[in-house]
Amino acid sequence: MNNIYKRITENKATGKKLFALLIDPDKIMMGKLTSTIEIAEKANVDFIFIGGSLVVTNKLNEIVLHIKKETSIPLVIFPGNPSQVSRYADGLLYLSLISGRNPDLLIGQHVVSVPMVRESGLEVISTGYMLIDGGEPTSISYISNTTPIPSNKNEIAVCTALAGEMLGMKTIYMDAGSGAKTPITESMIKAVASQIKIPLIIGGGIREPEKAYLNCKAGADMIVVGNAIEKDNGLIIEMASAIKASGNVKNIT
Ligand code: 1GP
Repeated sequence: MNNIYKRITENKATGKKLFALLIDPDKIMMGKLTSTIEIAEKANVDFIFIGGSLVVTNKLNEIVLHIKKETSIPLVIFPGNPSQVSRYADGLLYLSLISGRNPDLLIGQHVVSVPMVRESGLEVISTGYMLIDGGEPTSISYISNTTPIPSNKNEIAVCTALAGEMLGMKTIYMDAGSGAKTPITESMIKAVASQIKIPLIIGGGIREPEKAYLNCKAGADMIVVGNAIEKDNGLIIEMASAIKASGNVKNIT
C-alpha cells in the first residue's frame, strides 16, 4: 500500500496544501493525547507525524497504538534514529540528512535499520531531510552533529534539495528544528519550491497560522507543527484553516 505518498502527490497536483501534526513521544501526556486527536479530527488534519530527535521514552508502540485506536488519520513515523520504528503506524519518513556531512545519517543508520523497516511493512517514503539554521542551536543539530544550512543561503538550500531530487528522493523536508526561534524564511521556501518537482515539507518554529499560510503561498506543500500545538492544542483549528485557505491557488506568487 502506498497511499500516503500518493495522497501527498495528488494534493500537490491540485494545489491543495497539507497539514501534519507532530507528536513528540517524549513530550506528549497521554491524558492530553485524546483531546488533541479529537481536535485534529475536527480540523481535518491530513497526517499525524510521530517522532523526535531524542525519544527517551520506550512507549512508542503504546502511543502509536493509542493514536491508531482513536483516529483513522494516517500516522507517519518521523524518526530521530533507527530504533523509532513501529509496525503499528502507517508510514515512515525514511530520512537522509542531506544538509549534513555525517555519513551515519546519510546512509549508515539506514543500513542498520533495514531489517526492522522491511519487517515492519510500513510505507517507506524516501525523504531528503534538510536542517536550516533557526537562530539558535536545536536538539537535532546537536544530536546529529551537523551544521544546518545558513538561513540566508537560499542557493545552497536549492542545490541541496535538487541534489536530493536528482538522487531519487521522493520528498524534501526542510526543518528549522523543533521549537526553532526563527522559522524558515518564505524567500528560501520560494527559492526551493520553484526549482524542485517533488513535494516540499516545511517545519520548525511555526507558531502563527499566518506564518503557515505564507509558507504555503511561498510553495510549501505540507506544513508540520509540533511545539506550538503541544502548548495549545486549540491552535490546531486555526492552523488547519490557514493552511487550507492557502490552497487551490497558484503556489508561487
Ligand atoms: C520539528 O518540523 C518539526 O522537527 C516541527 O517543529 O515543533 O517547532 O513545530 P515545531
